[in-house]
Amino acid sequence: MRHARTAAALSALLLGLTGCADSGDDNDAEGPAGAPSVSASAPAPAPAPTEVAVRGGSHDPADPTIALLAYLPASIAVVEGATVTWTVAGPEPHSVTFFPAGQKPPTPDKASEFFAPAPATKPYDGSTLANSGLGPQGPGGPLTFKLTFAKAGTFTYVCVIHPQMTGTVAVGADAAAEPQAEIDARGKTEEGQWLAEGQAAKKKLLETGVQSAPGSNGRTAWTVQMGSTTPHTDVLAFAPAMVPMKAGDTVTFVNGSGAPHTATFAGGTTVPPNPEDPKVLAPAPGGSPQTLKATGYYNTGWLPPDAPPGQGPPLPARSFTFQVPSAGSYNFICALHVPSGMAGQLAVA
Ligand SMILES: [Cu+2]
Repeated sequence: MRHARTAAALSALLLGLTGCADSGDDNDAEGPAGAPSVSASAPAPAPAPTEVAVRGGSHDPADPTIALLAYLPASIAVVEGATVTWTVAGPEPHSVTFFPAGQKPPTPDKASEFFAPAPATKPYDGSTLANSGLGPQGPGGPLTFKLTFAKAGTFTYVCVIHPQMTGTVAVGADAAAEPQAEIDARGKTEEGQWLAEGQAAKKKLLETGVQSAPGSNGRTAWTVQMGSTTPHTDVLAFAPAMVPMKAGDTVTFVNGSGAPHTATFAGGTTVPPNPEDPKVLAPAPGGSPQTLKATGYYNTGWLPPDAPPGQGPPLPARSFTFQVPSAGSYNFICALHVPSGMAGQLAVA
């Protein structure tokens, strides 16, 4: 179809006819190659756009803990020479990263070398790295990234920290290219689907409810789940968010999701805002288990994801236990997902 359209468009050009640019509407009437059905009275189709915009990720507007891991829309088609602008509004950061042909994206735990931007120095032809870097990080407005496509082909890109988040740009000399309004409409449709997927995942996570089991010495052992992940979303929430403990009980944080998380108790100190800070990465004051006090900095460190699902590190490597000897309210956050509202409390009576 695209070759036929190219031939038709070329013929139209050669014949000096107007209307050689395709509208992008696949249903328009068209003659066989070499015989375009252009008449003097037909209105000239709109030229294929040379500037289009795509969104990178979004959040449920009613619930920032539901993050969409998708470009909206995931696939677009543009004409050669077109410029695409991606906007990542946050708060969950993403990247728009084109790896050169043959180079595999890193696993998320090795992605930090791609957190800095590496913009293209010339129109993109698939032979080099073109990378937005990771953003937005902290308050600083959205991340934007522009790339101009010089060569026909289909180019795939990824978010370096969310491997399931991929997109494609199909570049053609003809114009399967859609107008921005159609790109936006498809983005909205996909966003609606993934929001429903995320909302269902959050409901399921919360339905886990409050989990407890008899512990040693008549104490109770509580469990807190850290988020959950679906093919297009991350739920960035603790379940339960409030743990109704008694002094002497234990609580174990378990990461069964596809993203790394921490449970971090600031205890009157300051939690570094940079998730890559060694104070966030490492357990403090040491490995599991720990005895939690009301003051002082306690941190599980990055608990790794169960990724790919069911094939992550063994459960003990994704878990961390605190014993809590004294009554009080102990607030905790995930130091990676504070902007998305990932927080909870141990209410110890
Ligand atoms: Cu988190």
